[in-house]
Amino acid sequence: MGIVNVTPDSFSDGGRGPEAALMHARQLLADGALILDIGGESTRPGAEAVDVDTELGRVLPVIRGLAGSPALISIDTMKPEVARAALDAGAHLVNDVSGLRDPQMLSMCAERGAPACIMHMQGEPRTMQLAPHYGDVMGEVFGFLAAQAGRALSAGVPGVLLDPGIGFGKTPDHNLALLRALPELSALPWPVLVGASRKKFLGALSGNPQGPADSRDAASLALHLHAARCGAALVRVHDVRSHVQGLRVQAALESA
Ligand code: PMM
Repeated sequence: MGIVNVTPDSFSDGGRGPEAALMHARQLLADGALILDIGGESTRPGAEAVDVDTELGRVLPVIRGLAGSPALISIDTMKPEVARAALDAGAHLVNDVSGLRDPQMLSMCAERGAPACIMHMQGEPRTMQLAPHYGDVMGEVFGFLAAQAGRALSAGVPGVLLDPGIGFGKTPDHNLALLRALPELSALPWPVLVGASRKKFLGALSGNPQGPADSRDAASLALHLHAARCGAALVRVHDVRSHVQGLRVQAALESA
């Protein structure tokens, strides 16, 4: 899954408006992305929410511009109104970082027959990194995901992906614990998505705490290869080309 952020404050691939985002999306497809994840609201720590019209003004031109391409399109939003309009414009999947906590998002996905990615987030983006706290991080995160999957499927959502939400209301230790426990999450009956691309904690882990976001691509690939080995079905990444190469080599080694 290639990341297409259409936001002025996107840390590495946005800020250039829908035209540039569309070109970026086409490049990610050429690089081998199967799904493009289009987002018009930043969910990075500390980010302020935007209104429906602003978000739609960013994502709809990109989704419409991709009509007729072979891309599967995912809309990265927490707002049912945005998700509905994106599905009308041709999106196939709803990626909700709030994990379908809004009942309207859940019922809209069911009505529209749209599959959903359910991500775990503690709190909300503006404040989630101030003081993340868990008694039992694996139990709480995996428990939430399994409960939401059950709720969504019984409401008629046709399919779900589960995502532990790396960096969303989590300390570096929480992220590592969840990543080490991925085989447990992958053992549940639903496909797993992992998105750690260019996230800040990778800077510290890789001995590069001050570098810019795009200096964390090798660290991202190492982490996502681990995720794939642990059973993740999808990884959400900025640098599609290097991930396709790395995942193909890993698959070739494993197929022996
Ligand atoms: N991370 C971001 C945004 N959307 N969606 C899912 N499902 N999983 C993630 O980990 C995730 C996401 C924030 O990262 P970005 O600013 O690089 O898009």
